[in-house]
Amino acid sequence: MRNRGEQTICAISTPPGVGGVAVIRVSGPQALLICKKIAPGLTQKEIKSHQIYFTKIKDTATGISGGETVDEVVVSYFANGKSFTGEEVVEISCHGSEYVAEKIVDLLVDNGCKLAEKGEFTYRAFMNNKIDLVQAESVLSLIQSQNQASARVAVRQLQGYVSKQFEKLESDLTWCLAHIEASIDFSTEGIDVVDPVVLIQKLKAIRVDLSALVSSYRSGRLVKDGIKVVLLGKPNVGKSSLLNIFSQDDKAIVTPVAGTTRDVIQATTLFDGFRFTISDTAGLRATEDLVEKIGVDRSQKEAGKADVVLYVFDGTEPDWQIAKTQLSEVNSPVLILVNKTDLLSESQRAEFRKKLQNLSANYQEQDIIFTSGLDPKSRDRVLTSVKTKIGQLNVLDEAMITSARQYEMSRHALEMLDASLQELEKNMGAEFIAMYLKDSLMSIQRILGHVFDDQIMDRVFKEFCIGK
Ligand SMILES: Nc1nc2c(ncn2[C@@H]2O[C@H](COP(=O)(O)OP(=O)(O)OP(=O)(O)O)[C@@H](O)[C@H]2O)c(=O)[nH]1
Ligand SMILES: [Mg+2]
Repeated sequence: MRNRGEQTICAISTPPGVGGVAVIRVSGPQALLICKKIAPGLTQKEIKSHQIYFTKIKDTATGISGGETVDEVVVSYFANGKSFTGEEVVEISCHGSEYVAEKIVDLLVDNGCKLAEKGEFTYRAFMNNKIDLVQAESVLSLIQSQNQASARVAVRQLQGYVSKQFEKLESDLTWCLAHIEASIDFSTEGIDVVDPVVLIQKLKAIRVDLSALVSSYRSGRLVKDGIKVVLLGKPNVGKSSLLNIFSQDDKAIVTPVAGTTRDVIQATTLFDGFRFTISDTAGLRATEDLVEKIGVDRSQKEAGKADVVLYVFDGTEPDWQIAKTQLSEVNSPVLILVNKTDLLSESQRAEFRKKLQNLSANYQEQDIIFTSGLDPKSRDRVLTSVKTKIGQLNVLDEAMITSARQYEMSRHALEMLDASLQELEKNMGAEFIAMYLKDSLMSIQRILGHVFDDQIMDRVFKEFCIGK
């Protein structure tokens, strides 16, 4: 991908399969020239940037005079420097047959195009300074977004909101580093270039901004990947019934037989702009049945991966001793669902709440939800409580990191910044302070792609699909 800038590339940009239209993208110095060869009608027109043209794609290899018409298409033209990739780009919208789209790509290749590699259009946009690496990653996030919140966050990243924060860090760190390096240069002449107190203040301010970005990843991950919720509890308490209600789907088998669910069953659902992945699990109990034993093992493992565990009681016959043991083995945040409440009176509910709070002081009023596996209204109450339990997921007001790469590198930058602050506060040599700061700065520059690194490029662009 790296040395192909001189070549003109093409690919189908719409998903495989049949659709109303398919779009073929062509980018590079010869984009229009090659397209004119397969759409001779374009040669008679004056082609202007950001205009569309109706024309025919012709296959001249068939022997038919003037070539056989492959399809009637609409061609959009973007001049060099005025497109997403920064190069000359032609987009051909044809009828959405897989055969037709592939035929057009074949014709483009026969006339001099190269097939694009995964993410090569976005890579070119990056290489031509149209976007930085943070924005390139946001393109992928936006394509992959499956809910309102993740799409919103990705669009904001694409618009450069997060990049601006990293650029500010880059510029502030550069200022500090420049002054420290100057003080090293002038140290023999006894000139104080920067007051250490000012420098400490400045670095601490950078630290505040950088930590905010690092901690935004927790929310970012939940927004992008969804919130993972696991239903846990004794057999027959109504976990599978609740899964079906939460996912609004008949996913899991429900029977009055204890031990019905043997494996982890997952369903996803969108609620309030967020994506929830909900796992139903085998009821927890000591058993001699080999299959069930494996199932119980899996339940516990699944609970370990949860953002929130929903521990389900059968409200009509709670087993406090077992619940206490089972709950003590859960390390994730827990909400208690008291199920089958359609069978409970008001006073029984109040008593239940009291006993639960005696069981552990951990369970506040808002952590206990009375549900019924027979009542779809339980869904809203439980999913709202899950969101509250997770805490603030503010997708509009803050710059949010959603990429693991950006998170790892920001954390490294923060560690190095802390190391330099420690050196500074201990009044150690300026060389050490500068060394750590340089490392921190490099990490920020790598995030933005301001220093070129083969491995990073591979990591970012290998996840893209062809045609993007
Ligand atoms: N009355 C009433 N019955 C319920 C409720 N929830 C579930 N049930 C019934 O309780 C029985 C067990 O429900 P399941 O959803 O299979 O329970 P489970 O916890 O998944 O059970 P295992 O898979 O064995 O662990 C079924 O007969 C359900 O119809 C509820 O809220 N009220
Ligand atoms: Mg079940």
